[in-house]
Amino acid sequence: MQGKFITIEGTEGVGKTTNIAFIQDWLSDKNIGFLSTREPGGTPLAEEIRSLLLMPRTETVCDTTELLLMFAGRAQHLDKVVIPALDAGQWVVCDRFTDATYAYQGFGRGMDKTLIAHLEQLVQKELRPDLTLILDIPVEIGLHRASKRSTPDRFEQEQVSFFDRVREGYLCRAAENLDRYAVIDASKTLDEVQAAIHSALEDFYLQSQRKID
Ligand code: T5A
Repeated sequence: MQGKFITIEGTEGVGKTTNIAFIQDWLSDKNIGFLSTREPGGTPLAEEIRSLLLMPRTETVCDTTELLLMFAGRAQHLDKVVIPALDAGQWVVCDRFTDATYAYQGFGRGMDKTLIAHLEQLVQKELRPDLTLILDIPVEIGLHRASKRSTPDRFEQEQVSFFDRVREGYLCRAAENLDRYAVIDASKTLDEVQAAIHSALEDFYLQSQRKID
């Protein structure tokens, strides 16, 4: 049986990395075999593409280059890691996926959503996440949390208005497809955020079990 594909999304510093550890514990408690990965990245080649994308540089990266690099890394990641794991029945937990492309390149950069949809179809065929958790937080709080940790990457150097558009992008996508998305208020305490994630995972798990029965 195919594994389930769970993605976790949000603007900068929303707590994706922190909460993926919580999701891993939940999967272990349920005795579900899983693989945890991230985008951009997830294979040696895709990690090299990630470095190219995140490294601050003096040369301006044109929007089309950025978009194609995202999908180039994704094609490699899907072929080598995600699809083989799902086919083997493992669940895959991925830190960001194509919703990030719609949010950052589509809403943030203003790129054509139809073009993104074409590339999505080309690279993913029918594959879409089964569940997407969107950690939602006012942009300034997320940037403040992220700033405590590391020097800003190329995206983190963007203006707040860019991330406001990205956040709006995530919320728009969630509003269009309530079945697949769970929007979590990530401005709350970690315990409260994890209680909300736990509830979304349990709902999803119950629905999956009902489909099997
Ligand atoms: N990108 C990606 C695109 O533009 N298009 C695409 O298609 C894709 C796939 C890299 C960049 O790539 C772009 C988007 C990104 O800019 P990334 O490294 O995954 O992606 O993104 P970041 O958002 O930079 O990831 P971070 O690792 O910075 O943030 P996290 O993982 O969301 O946050 P985390 O868990 O490290 O938490 C940040 C801090 O907050 C604290 C944590 O302890 C930590 O110190 N924290 C909380 N504090 C208080 N209360 C809570 N509830 C907290 N939760 C966490």
